Amino acid sequence: MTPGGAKSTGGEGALFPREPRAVSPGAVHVPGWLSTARQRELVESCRAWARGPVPMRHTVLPGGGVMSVQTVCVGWHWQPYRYGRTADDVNGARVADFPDWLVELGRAALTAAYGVEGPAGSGGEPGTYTPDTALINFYDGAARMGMHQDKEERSGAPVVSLSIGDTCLFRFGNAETRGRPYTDVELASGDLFVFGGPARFAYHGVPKVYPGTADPATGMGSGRLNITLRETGLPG
Ligand SMILES: O=C(O)CCC(=O)C(=O)O
Repeated sequence: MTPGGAKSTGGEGALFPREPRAVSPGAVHVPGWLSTARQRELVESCRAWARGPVPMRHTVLPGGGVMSVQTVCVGWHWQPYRYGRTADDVNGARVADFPDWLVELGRAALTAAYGVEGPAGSGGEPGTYTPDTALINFYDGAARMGMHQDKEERSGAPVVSLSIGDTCLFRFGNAETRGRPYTDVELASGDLFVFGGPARFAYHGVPKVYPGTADPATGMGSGRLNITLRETGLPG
């Protein structure tokens, strides 16, 4: 159920399909983009990555705080606040390779959000977009993510965000401050959100997840998975 008590209207079989919408220039929400079958495949892949070679874990922040989401990375390992090939803050292992099919998924996502051309000069053209890292976050009912910018990448190419499982409240703001103006968007299972061009370095966060809204047919009985695809801009 959504906060208003109504069943979420997104995804396959929605009574009133939600339409793609530009939240701000360069930031596009495409509801119900992933089929249930594709979500199920992604959930299976995420389960495999969560087992290793680097296990999914709560990231520890430099001040000693612990993130409430659990994370595992593919391609490059993110730790606050840099990327490396090995998970030096977890078990020292090299992260799983980034598969070609995720590059293809990223390109298809940009086409769905922007059409054949991305925001001018942003590296968001679907034909050349080459994400090389995926951050996979798992939210149980209590997990949140504070407002932050994705800025460890040395590339201005768009971030592709895929949601599976419980619906969440996603807050998408501006590039200057953590505060207003921002737009609150409900991201349901199967939704795509892309932010590139002028929106690439906007603050964003997840203040709330709505437990019990996941469709078990996706393979997620409870909780929320978020997969972000990014170009690190790092060599090799
Ligand atoms: O879970 C989400 O939708 C956002 C994830 C996010 O902001 C991040 O991984 O940097």
